[in-house]
Amino acid sequence: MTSITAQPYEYELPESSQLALIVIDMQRDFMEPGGFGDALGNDVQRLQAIVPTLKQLLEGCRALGLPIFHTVEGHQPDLSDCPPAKRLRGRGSLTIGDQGGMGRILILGEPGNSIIPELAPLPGETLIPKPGKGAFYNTNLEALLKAQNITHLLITGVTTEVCVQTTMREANDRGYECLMVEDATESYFPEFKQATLEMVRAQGGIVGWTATTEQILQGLNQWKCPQVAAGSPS
Ligand code: C5J
Repeated sequence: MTSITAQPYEYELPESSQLALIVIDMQRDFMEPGGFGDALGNDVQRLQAIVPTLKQLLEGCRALGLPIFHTVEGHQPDLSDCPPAKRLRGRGSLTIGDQGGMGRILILGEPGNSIIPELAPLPGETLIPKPGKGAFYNTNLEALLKAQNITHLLITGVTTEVCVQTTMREANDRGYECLMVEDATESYFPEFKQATLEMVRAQGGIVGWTATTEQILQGLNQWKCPQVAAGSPS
């Protein structure tokens, strides 16, 4: 059994099922001026700090041929999948569907909705558009994970206490073994990130584990990866 050094204790890698990387909402809407994060009054520059580490993890997972799922938070142009309560909340200078500096805010297909170029999905990786904060709500993510016998998830992206934590809790309730990557997730609020990491791994790992990218890559390098052994596509 190979494991990753993690908190609150070792994260055991699967022997016969699959591990996947989930990258949550690394889209311009949250990362760049003129998008949703900016309209809500946040310092979007803060989120840039994780881009190099997340890229390193992404490349490590690609090299092992692990399944990779990217999400974007976004809505249909007619907002039919956006509850009025979500649209009206926040009361920033602009809201969902308004014209912003990168097209309409949080609308699928608009320039602001695309993933930042450094982390853009490669062919063969899955893009999941999601209307909610959690990646399981009104998406086909769970069906895709089941179809590939995936039981273990590395969870990354932005923002830690909103879409990343919501997704991890949804996944935990569905029985997935979830590890949140400490230096591959970020928040506009450092104290919220810290609190999220602590609450995830509290009470014996009530929601899952946390570890750094270095710890994960070390563990993965020693792992007899079933995906690769089975000759799965990279
Ligand atoms: C937010 C997200 N913060 N991706 N979305 O509204 O965390």
